[in-house]
Amino acid sequence: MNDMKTKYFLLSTFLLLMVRWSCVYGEDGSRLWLRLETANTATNITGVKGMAMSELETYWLGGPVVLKRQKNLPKDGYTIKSQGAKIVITASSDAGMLYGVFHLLRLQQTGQSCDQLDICEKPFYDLRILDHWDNPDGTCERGFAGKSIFLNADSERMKMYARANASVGINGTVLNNVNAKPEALSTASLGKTKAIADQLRPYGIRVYLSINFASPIKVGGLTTADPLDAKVIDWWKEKVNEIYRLIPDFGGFLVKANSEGEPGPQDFGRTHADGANMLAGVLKPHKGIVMWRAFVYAPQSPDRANQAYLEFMPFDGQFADNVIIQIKNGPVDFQPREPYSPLFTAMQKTQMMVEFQLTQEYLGAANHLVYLAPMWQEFFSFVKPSSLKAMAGVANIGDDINWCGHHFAQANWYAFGRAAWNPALTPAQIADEWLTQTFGEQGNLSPLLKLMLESREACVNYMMPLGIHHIFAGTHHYGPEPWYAPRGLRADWTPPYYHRADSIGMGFDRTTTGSANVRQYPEALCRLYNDINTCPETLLTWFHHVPWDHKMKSGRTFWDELCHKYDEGVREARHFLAVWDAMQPYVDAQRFSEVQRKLRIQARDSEWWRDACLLYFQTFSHRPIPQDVEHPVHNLDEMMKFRIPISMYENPENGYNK
Ligand code: GCW
Repeated sequence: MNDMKTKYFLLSTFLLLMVRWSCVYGEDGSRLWLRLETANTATNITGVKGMAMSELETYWLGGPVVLKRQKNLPKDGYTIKSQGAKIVITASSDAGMLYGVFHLLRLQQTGQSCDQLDICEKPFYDLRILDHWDNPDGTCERGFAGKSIFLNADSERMKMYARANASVGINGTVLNNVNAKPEALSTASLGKTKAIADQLRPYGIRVYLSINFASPIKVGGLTTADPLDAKVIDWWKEKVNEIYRLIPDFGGFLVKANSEGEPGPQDFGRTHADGANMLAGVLKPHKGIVMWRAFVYAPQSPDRANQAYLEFMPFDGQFADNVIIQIKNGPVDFQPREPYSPLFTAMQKTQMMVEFQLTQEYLGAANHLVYLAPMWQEFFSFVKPSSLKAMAGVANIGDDINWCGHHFAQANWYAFGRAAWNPALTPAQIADEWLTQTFGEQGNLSPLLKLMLESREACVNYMMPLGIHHIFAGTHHYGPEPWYAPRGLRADWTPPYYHRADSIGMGFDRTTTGSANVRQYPEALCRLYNDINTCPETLLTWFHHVPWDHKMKSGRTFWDELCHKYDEGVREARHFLAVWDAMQPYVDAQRFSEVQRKLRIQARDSEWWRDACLLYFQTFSHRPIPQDVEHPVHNLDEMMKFRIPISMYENPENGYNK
């Protein structure tokens, strides 16, 4: 080889190695929190136990590990014990073994000692379920991380999805949107569902489907979907048999009925209980369940927050034992802050599950860093975890290379699984685990931990402090449009319905002399919330129409406090950017710049929120913005004209860019 050729050879070998290196080790977020290097290649994998063995063989770097079965352990639970040089993982089921293995690998990855292990774990909830809002055309409703991962379910991607879920104990997934297309039950579509179920089964994950209540008409060609009609019941029986022939461990149905235009039993003069129990009856012989959503509201209701309680309380105790009522954490809709939904403490004889939303429909989509575990912890401080049967989370996953659109949004997926496994884990414990696994142990990650823990409150501050809610843009729910009220649109789809700003003050009067929503809460809370002087200020305008000059605990007037809160939110968002910038030496270049770009959007958006809200509410309060807060830098008329041309299936690329 002459010199030139040698140089060319060396250069191309070097480039090839670089390309290979960046493919394998590219820090694009695709490896999620599962970032252990492959130690060996595993072979002969079958079933869940096979997966447990394969994970060990592939990633475990320590001494011998024995997997043992023992009958009397709780379902999905496990023990991990050191016995001399060996580690023994014992479980009553294969899934328990898999979870035990992931626990051990987590210890390895977070650099904890694996000597003298004596661990005993069991999941708090049997059902730990992700709800995908994925449509057959591949769009994801309120999905901000690209298209559905199930559309062209690539086997490597599905494997990673399954591993990630299993690593945090998620054991169920609803594959399609609750606004379900009837075709979800067509024979062709069920074939695809089966293929996905087959890919997820080895990781202990069952699949579920959202169904359209009118399927007997739309798919079956019947003239009715009346749940008490014999032909309708037979159609469902046949359909369910068909599903179980394909997917013997199919989990069951999720149903959004008589809500936001979806069909339901009320269309046929029947009740939620009639509808849910009919489906429960046909699923029962197969051990399937029905998750029936309580997300209902109607335009004629004087208070949307009252409605789920009014519609569901009359049926408390009337649902079959394989029906679980799935209730959003708050009574309105996944807002940055809501009180808990009063149904949770009111229903005493009904199985319930909570639905959290991981996809940040109302919390800055995939642009804002908002760690949600503190919000769930707040919920669980009012609703006893033991009063619930299960936990569901609306998935924030798409086909973006980093899965969730924002590297830190992965933490919400991770946290959901961990919290469903053990709701007593603190947000800090979970964030700490996630950070160490995701960003490694280099450098001091504690500023990031602090940032994550503060992020939800910061978002509340710059978007909707002091109990304000639902003042989002009409179509995409990303930015502020407290003024949005097109003529003729139903009032409960417009922000003024919620904020009720006028010359006296702002807020929704839900006291006993207002919509009486407070009465849906237990006595002590009812009293607390009903009195403007005892109501927590974090929920003040949720429950009260608060006069602009109302004296707050800080000594400020309500108006001045509002200005301070918005300003505090902006300062926090800017601070997050500074914290991140200081992490540059410890984070790989790609993730560093991608997160930095998002934090810049978040900081700019926080100003947009503050300016839009303060300038708009000022047209009612007629009070000056206090001297000691930063004054708006945008003009109200320009913000009112600003539009983000996206559908409800997209992430706004740049946020506010004027
Ligand atoms: O939050 C609202 C969303 C809808 C969603 C609905 C629901 C799936 O804006 O996009 O529809 O809630 O939870 O059913």
